[in-house]
Amino acid sequence: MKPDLFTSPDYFHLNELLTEEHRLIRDTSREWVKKEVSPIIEEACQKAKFPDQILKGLAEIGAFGPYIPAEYGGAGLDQVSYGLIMQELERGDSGIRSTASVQSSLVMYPIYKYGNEEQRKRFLPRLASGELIGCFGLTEADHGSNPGGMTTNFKDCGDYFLLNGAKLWISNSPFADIAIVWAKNEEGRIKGLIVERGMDGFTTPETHGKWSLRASATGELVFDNVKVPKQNLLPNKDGLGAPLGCLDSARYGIAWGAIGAAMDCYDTALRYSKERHQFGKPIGSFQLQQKKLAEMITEITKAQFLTWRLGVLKNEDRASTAQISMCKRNNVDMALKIARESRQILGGMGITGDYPIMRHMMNLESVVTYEGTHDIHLLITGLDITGLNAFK
Ligand code: TGC
Ligand code: FAD
Repeated sequence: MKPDLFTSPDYFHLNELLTEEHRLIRDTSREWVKKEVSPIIEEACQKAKFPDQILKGLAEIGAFGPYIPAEYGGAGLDQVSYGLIMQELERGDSGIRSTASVQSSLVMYPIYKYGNEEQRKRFLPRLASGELIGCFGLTEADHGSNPGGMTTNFKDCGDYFLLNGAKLWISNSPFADIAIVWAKNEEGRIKGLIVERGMDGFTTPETHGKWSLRASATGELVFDNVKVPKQNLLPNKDGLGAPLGCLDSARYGIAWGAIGAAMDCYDTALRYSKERHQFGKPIGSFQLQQKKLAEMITEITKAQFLTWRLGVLKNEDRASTAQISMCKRNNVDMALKIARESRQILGGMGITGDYPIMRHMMNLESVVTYEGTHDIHLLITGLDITGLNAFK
């Protein structure tokens, strides 16, 4: 891949609305991505191999549990800071952001929110430092958009819970040390369990052949009569609302992340349009190319403000599930469209690994599907504004 010359677009001076701490955090993450991610990411994707050498650095920049309090090893930052870190990571690659958002919002968050003090102390500091890596098992082969239909289940056997079932499409599962697993008890109530690698009957086969998120490892979680110690049950919340609460936090991070991918595509295409000559002129001088670029910066700018505002609401604990859905859906769709248009501006070069655009485009095909598909988020907005539930 060519050297990383990324310059962040900021057409309406959003920078001025950030605090000094926000800017410092963003710039630190950006520099880290330039130094540690950009030089290795293309090869990792080509080889479909998760670059595990970056885990330590991710922990060092505070990407594991940015908003988890410092007493549990987190960085104790606000939600805008969390978002900015996700933006910069996804500017590098959606798979890198995935690893960080799963660890923070889908593993550390439920332990922090729904776990007891013993569980928080036992797991959170080691997750924050990257000593432990986690994954989140909600989706099943027959229950993706409708996780409430899950069949993975556990029985109370006195000294332990006996867990059976399987989860599919689980980010980080092939190497995760622990899994937050959502399963039904004998009354059919959904509960969260912390399942640890090494427990008898627990396996994590890798899913191969992905054309998207190739630098992120994806796999299954299979439970064949796994004896889970009772102290590994998350006691403080149950029902589908428990995993959905985690998704609110992760979807929020994705909303920021998608802006990062869009900015990288736009920045690459803008630079290329000024350097590449056809018909004796830079292609950026043609009106058709300018239209594409002008529309891209307009959409990025709108997304930046929507998302920053969402961050402010989240800091005040006022961001609703429906607002987060709208923002995730809008931004991922925006980023996908920008990736496709940018790819065209680069002509044939756009399909090569010399530039990041095709990789972002393929990654975003997963991002538009996971954490609630494009359609599901539209229906969440529909329910919110009409009061009529399309899912029931
Ligand atoms: P519904 O009846 O609406 O709700 C069930 C219960 O949950 C409550 N609730 C929430 N609670 C907290 N936070 C939220 N955001 C909540 N949304 C709903 C709700 O009040 C109710 O509570 P109660 O007490 O009445 O039981 O549920 P439904 O079955 O109709 O489903 C609604 C729907 C379709 C919106 C939901 O199931 C959904 O969001 N589906 C999409 C599934 C999804 O997003 N899966 C993501 C899997 S994880 C993943 O993709 C990780 S990728 C990570 C990476 O690599 O970056
Ligand atoms: P389906 O639910 O079968 O949907 C198929 C199509 O039907 C979609 O277009 C959908 O929008 C549409 N559809 C479904 N229901 C409706 C409806 N009511 N109205 C209109 N249209 C509808 N899950 C985890 O639990 N943990 C993870 O870490 C994780 N990581 C992932 C990583 C990757 C790379 C991918 C691709 C997925 C991951 N997922 C994870 C799973 C992801 O959340 C699901 O793929 C997603 O929720 C959609 O489920 P599905 O694939 O079963 O599609």
